[in-house]
Amino acid sequence: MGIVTDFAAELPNWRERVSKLLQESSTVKVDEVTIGQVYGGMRGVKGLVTDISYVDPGEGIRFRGYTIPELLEILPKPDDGKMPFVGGLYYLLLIGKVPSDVQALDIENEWKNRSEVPSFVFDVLKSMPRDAHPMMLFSTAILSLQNESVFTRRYQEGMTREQYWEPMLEDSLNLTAKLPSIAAFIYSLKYKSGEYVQPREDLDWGANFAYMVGNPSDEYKDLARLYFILHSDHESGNASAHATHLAASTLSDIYYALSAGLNSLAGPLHGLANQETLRWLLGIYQEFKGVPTKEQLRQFTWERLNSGQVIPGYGHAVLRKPDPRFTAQFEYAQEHMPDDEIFQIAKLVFEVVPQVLIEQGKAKNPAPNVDAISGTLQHHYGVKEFDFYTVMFGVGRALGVSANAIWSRALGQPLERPKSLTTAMLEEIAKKAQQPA
Ligand code: HAX
Repeated sequence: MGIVTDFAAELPNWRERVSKLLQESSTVKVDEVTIGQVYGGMRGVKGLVTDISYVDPGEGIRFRGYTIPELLEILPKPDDGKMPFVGGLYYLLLIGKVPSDVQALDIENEWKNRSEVPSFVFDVLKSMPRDAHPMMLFSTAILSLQNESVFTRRYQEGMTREQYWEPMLEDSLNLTAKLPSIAAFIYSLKYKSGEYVQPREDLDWGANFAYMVGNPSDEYKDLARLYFILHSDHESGNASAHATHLAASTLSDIYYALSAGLNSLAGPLHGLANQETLRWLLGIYQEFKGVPTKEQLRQFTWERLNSGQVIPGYGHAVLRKPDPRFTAQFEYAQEHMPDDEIFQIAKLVFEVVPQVLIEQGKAKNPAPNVDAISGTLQHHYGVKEFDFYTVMFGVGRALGVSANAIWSRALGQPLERPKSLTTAMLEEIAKKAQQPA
């Protein structure tokens, strides 16, 4: 298998770099932590490492060193589309090098060969309450696949630590291959006929999702590819990536770990913000029976803030400028659906909300994040049931977090176990700091 050979070829160099760094510099200080950070969700604490992506507060995400416009330019593309194969992005995340057409298609073929979803997964999903949230269904479906884990079997057979990454890669390919089918089945079960639509042999991973949820147009196939690429990774400290990493650091397999990560994606301060954004945009449309004026929207925004709610899709824990994942989708909408009324509202929100948040003076970043626009595009292309949107986010996010989990195994990253203190201890530390030297 090409991807295994390519991964194995990268490994010695990385192992040598990490081992040299640890041998020569393990006592060198990286950061200091304040009481504000200990009580404040560890914002800004530099305590994790990943080489797969990096988020600069001003610039936003780079995947393996590439910005989003660069990625969309250099990754191999299908004949019928303008957006790259998602398989090529996965190759880049895993190996760190831009794939050739053959290498991108190699991943797409691996996914095709592993895409069959065992029937018990459908049975588990069908047995759930009709009003179950799609994210609960998605996380449960992934967890139900756990008994397929090659890592867990090989661990019990006594494989060596050097071998850990191989079954982790195997499991990750097996799992990610099935995600478009599982997600599309949840969509069908919740909102359509409940039938399972088989993926098509002639379609790539992203396009198959578009086909299975019922919109096989070239435009929506491209949007699906773009969506999964943009949502794949956002360095290691975001809640879904960190939860996946923490769970996997105990040597639990990717099924357990991804399910844990998705459970944290399902909160409204994280991935669920995409459904909340569309709910808020549709609420504006209903309230004003169309697109409001700027002044009406300003007042409506203040009313929401004054009632103690956040404006979904705005603000970020790391970013201090508009999110380039927002910009990429905004540009797609501008090109393909400029007259869509919900897009008109999303645009107006972009003009009005940052200023209101600045006036309120609380949010450190008044700019839009990825969730401010993603649902607007899905709504336009017929995927209107907004409580499904976080599942789509999860399909994409699985790529980044699994790539990270494989590398963590390959480089022997240990069990994660930071230290906690009591409030009395922090008070004591504060008291000592206040005493004159
Ligand atoms: N609307 C209203 N208030 C906001 C706000 C927003 N969009 N963004 C931040 N604030 C408030 C915070 O609630 C906080 O208020 P309190 O002091 O009263 O607690 C204050 O401003 C300072 O917060 P911050 O330091 O700027 O932001 P945090 O790092 O604490 O939180 C969040 C970052 C993304 C959670 C926050 O901006 C937020 O709640 N945004 C809306 C929800 C959202 O869009 N989430 C998705 C983020 C991207 C993502 O992970 N996608 O999956």
